[in-house]
Amino acid sequence: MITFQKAELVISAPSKKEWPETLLPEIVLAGRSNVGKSSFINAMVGRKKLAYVGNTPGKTRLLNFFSLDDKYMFVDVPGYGYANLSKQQLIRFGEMMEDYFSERLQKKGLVLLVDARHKPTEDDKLMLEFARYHHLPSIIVATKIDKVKKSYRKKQLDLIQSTLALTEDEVIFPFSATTKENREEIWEKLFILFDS
Ligand SMILES: Nc1nc2c(ncn2[C@@H]2O[C@H](COP(=O)(O)OP(=O)(O)O)[C@@H](O)[C@H]2O)c(=O)[nH]1
Ligand SMILES: [Mg+2]
Repeated sequence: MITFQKAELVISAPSKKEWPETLLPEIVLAGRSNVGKSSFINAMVGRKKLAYVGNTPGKTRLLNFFSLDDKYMFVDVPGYGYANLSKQQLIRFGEMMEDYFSERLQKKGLVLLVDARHKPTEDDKLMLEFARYHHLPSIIVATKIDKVKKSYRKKQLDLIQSTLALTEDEVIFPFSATTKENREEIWEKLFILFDS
């Protein structure tokens, strides 16, 4: 099993001025609020409270940089899809992502998290388009798969695949923070991206 000696929050960066001056390869994690992103990070890294589960909208307008064994970096994007964001907040989010995707040279990939029970939204499509536009490879993690009946699995994964119009390279991994299903398989793919 993959484990880490050291996993820590380097900085919660409100803007690019605060991005850490490291050269570690980075993987970006994005998804709608409540998709299970914090739970995913914690389960993958094997820490209970590295990424705080259940944080509120006001506290998540920041890019969180997590270093793993001083070798890799996860970049946790604020959860999107809150109904009550102002136009100004939406613009700021777009600018933050555009800054990151266009300027951060050590970016290696995007993990787009979607809820296995739901059809991906326009926001999800937009995030994937952002990555494609910047030639950043993506994988899709379908979270909370433990909540999907076995007999519905294929249907749900097909729905995600077709809604996002995934290419052959954009693999979907069903995942559960509860059962840790596919944790090692996802790590295998992440290491390939980190080391690319
Ligand atoms: N059953 C189940 N619940 C999950 C899973 N991942 C997250 N959750 C729950 O979904 C809610 C939101 O999770 P969180 O990680 O805070 O989502 P975030 O807003 O994307 O960071 C919490 O109540 C979690 O316990 C999962 O894989 N299975
Ligand atoms: Mg969270």
